[in-house]
Amino acid sequence: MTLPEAATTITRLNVRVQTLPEGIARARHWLAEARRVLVLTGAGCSAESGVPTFRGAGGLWRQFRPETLATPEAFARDPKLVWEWYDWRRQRIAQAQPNPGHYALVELEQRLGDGFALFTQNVDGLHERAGSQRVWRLHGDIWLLRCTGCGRQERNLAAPLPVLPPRCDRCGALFRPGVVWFGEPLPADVLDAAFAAARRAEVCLVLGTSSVVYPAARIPQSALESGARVVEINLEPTELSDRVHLSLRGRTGELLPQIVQGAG
Ligand code: BJW
Ligand code: ZN
Repeated sequence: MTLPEAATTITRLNVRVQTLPEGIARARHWLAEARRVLVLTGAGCSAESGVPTFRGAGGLWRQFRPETLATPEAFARDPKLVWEWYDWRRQRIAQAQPNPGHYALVELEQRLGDGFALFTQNVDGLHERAGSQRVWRLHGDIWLLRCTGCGRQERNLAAPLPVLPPRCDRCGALFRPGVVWFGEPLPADVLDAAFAAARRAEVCLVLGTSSVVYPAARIPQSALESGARVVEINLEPTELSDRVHLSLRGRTGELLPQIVQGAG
């Protein structure tokens, strides 16, 4: 059977076009041909490691949505509450191990070298712990503490933190997590690198992200506009699913190793 070149969607029910194994074979083939691959990852990539996602099943901490906690306004209003959320997540991440999806990306990078670029919205550091090197953090690092007074940054691995909210021992002001909240700019160098990679990429993998948070969600759109083949892996359909070449329903930790394995 000849597979269509574009707009192939595999739903959980396989009501459209083709089966999951055929989709995996197609993605593997595209990856085998590609020299420049851009990867965008989201919280779903770490879900199989036991790190909670933000949205969907199991995505809520107490009754709060991320939009009400991950903001400078929430921190100004109630720093202890915001820090309790981060402290809880730091503890979960400290116990987590990279999963087969993370390791499949390491294997892909080893094959492609400088043709590989991984942009992650995750702040957990699991890609680096798996061994990925060409990693760009779009939303910061949960292990960084940044002083709201003197601006000093420190890496702090304590989980739980002994006192909430933590304070800077130099100036006494509150520390905040070294992450990017809603309404704050992403690091300009990282964003520039992402859109440059999107313009060059032959294949773009969009893994475990709901694709609702901007500007990260614009990266695969830019890759599409520049002619890349875009492959999404997600448990659920997303905002992006109807626009990509291939949208595979499943877990990254299960599908990604099959796609990367033998792709080159
Ligand atoms: C699996 C799975 C498995 C589960 N396998 N799949 C343009 C249009 C509209 C709005 C905006 C826009 N531009 C900017 C905005 C505003 C805003 C925004 O996007 N709002 C939308 C929500 C409407 N964006 C911003 O404010 C950004 N800043 C900005 O634009 O600044 C401009 C500026 C310029 C100059 C000066 C000042 C300002 C900042 C966004 C920061 C986002 N921060 C957070 C918190 C980071 C720190 C932390 O971790 O606490 O980032 S919010 C949260 O969402 C976190 C994530 O990185 C991000 C994305 O979430 P992600 O990764 O997609 O996770 P989920 O949970 O949503 O999805 C998981 C998916 O996995 C699901 O689909 C599951 O099905 C799937 N899944 N298990 C495969 N095993
Ligand atoms: Zn300070």
